[in-house]
Amino acid sequence: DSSQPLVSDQEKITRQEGETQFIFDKISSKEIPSTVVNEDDKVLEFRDITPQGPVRILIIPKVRDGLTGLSKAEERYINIWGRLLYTAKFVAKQEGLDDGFRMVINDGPQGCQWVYSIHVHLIGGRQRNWSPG
Ligand code: D5M
Repeated sequence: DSSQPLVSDQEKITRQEGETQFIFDKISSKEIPSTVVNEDDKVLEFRDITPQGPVRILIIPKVRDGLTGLSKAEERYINIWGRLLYTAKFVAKQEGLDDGFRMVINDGPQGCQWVYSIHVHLIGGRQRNWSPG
């Protein structure tokens, strides 16, 4: 019956998320190579592959607990999210971003989220404009 959808909307969402969800797991386990900027037992910082701007760094927690994005945040994950932002301070210092930087969290299709695994972007190295449009 051609009127029956092949997959449910929920399955579509899961598949969409599933396609990219494990990239950062593999980066964390070094199965996929990345340019690591810094790491400790809680976080890993590595350079974004998209060549846009002088400093593009991704910060991910080592324990991701299946967290796909900010819209899925729960109070028990506050420490994980807070750790990502706090880490940015040290990465920015290490990268010489003394005149400032920007943090970005993309969420969902309208937020242009591509990798459905908890992460924040640290962007810097040149003057930015506001608003981002
Ligand atoms: O963006 C996720 C970001 O992750 C996007 O800027 C590309 C980057 N990315 C994807 N795969 C890799 C690998 N393998 N190395 C480094 N960077 C990567 P968002 O829109 O926040 O989901």
